[in-house]
Amino acid sequence: MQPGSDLAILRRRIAAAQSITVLTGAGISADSGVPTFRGADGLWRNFRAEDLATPEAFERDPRLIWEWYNWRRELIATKRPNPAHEAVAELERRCERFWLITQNVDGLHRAAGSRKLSEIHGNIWTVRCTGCGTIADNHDVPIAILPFCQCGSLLRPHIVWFGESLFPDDLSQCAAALRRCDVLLVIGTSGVVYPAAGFASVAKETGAFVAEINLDPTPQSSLVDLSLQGRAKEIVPLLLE
Ligand code: BV8
Ligand code: ZN
Repeated sequence: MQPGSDLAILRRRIAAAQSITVLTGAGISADSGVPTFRGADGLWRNFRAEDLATPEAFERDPRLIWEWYNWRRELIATKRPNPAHEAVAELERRCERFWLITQNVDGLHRAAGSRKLSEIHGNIWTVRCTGCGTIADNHDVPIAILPFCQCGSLLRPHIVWFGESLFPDDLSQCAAALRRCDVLLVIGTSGVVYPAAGFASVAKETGAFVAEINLDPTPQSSLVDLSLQGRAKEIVPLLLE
């Protein structure tokens, strides 16, 4: 590989970094067979995520929304982390000051061994009571189409829907991880959903070297320092050699 190639440049930056932050989206799980949101496989019964992942949609028809999550839980339950998830977990082990920010709710980063992470849009294996607010893990597959809490209220996915604010702890952890990193890797996200879509520019403003790994260009491509085009499961492991 020529010394000046983008891959060689990024490898050197990662090897020299004191602090690394990684931001991932659905594209890192695509290689595990989990459908992305805005790709060809992104629809369910012709609904888009933006139509279903809202408090209004749940209010209007909780059964339909639980059917959607049930379909995803049953699908995700059969999927395993891929080499890109594993490489991100390895990067955490190698770099003392490391943080992973994931928009994914599939739990595959944790399954791959990642521990220093914020699941900023929540987790599909966690439920929250709409009455008493209790948050609990729930791995029932399939989950009852209308699951209820002991207190009698309806349970909802503990997931951040459109129009809902992210969890305050996550936001402060993300702000710290973006401010202090020497390198930010942005892997497999279309960069259209805020506030995550703004994270690359936050890191850039505070002096980080920002690299994007994606099949296609995204709205952030113009502001990153380096873009590697291709499949995450092929590219991300190469960054560790
Ligand atoms: C907030 C949970 C403050 C659901 C998700 C108007 C009204 C109301 C709100 C807004 C508005 N305008 C803007 C907003 C803010 C809104 C927003 O950004 N909307 C967008 C659509 C414009 N954001 C919010 O509401 C957020 N909250 O801002 O709070 C607030 C409060 C009130 C009012 C306003 C603001 C909450 C956002 C969280 C929404 N929840 N998920 C669920 O998962 O069940 S978002 C959903 O999209 C997923 O979490 C997903 O992770 C996320 C982003 O998608 P991506 O991960 O990027 O996936 P995508 O399919 O898009 O792209 C895949 C990428 O991978 C592609 O680039 C592809 O090329 C690439 N790829 C594919 N295969 C591979 C690959 N790359 C590498 N290798 C491969 N093999
Ligand atoms: Zn309850």
